[in-house]
Parts: sequence; C-alpha cells; structure tokens
Amino acid sequence: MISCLKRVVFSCVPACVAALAVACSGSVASTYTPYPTYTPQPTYTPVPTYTPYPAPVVTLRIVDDFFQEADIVVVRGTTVTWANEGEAPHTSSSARDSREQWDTGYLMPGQKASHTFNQPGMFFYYCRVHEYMTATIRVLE
Ligand SMILES: [Cu+2]
Repeated sequence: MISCLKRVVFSCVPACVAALAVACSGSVASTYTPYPTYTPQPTYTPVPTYTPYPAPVVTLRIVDDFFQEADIVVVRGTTVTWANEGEAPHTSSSARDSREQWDTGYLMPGQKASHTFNQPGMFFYYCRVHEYMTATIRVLE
C-alpha cells in the first residue's frame, strides 16, 4: 500500500517540477510584445475640386470653293465653327434630310458661325451658294 502511494507521488513529482520550472522561468517575460509605437494618421488632404472637362471645339476653314477639312470625326457635344477664309460668300448648311439641322446663313469673307452637335451620327452638309461644295461630320457617341 505505501509502495503504491510512493509510486504515485514520485511519478507526480517530475511533472510538477517541470510545470513550476516553466511558470517561474523568464520565458514568460520574453514573450512580451511591446505595444506598437503610435503612428499618427497622415494629415488630411482634401480631394481637389472637380473641374469639368471643357467641351470640345473645332474650327473648320471654308475657302473658294471647298471645305478645307471636308470629312471630320468629332465627339458628341463638339461645337464646330466654320470660318470663311475665302473671298466669296459661303454657307455651311445641313443636307435637307439630315437628322441634325443647321444653317450658318451667308458667311461673308472673314465671318464665322458655329453649331454644336449633340447627337451621334453621320451628317452631310453643303454650301448653298455652291452646291457642289459638300462635306461630312461624323459625331461619335
Ligand atoms: Cu460656297
């Protein structure tokens, strides 16, 4: 009976000693991780104010007797200006069946007139003074 008890006590001792050794060793302290140093937030930079992109503009020259830039492609919203650099009067007038309708009226030498294209498509135009003067404007979406 006593020898049995001894066996229990002696078998327990090494485990208890091992547990005490772990509990009292410095290894607990060495696992301490210091709180990270405070990093201040970067200073607030306000978002730049929105500047709308300017609407596109293009100037086309009319000479005697043709449209200098006869076939152009622009984006929707482009304002096209025709400048008469010839010595005769000219017009920029949409084809009669065009979905987009415009007519600059008679442009005397040195005069200009504009039209803004707000719908996509292929538009044909001509000069009412010289009907053989034709040109196109393709407006992209
Ligand atoms: Cu003309």
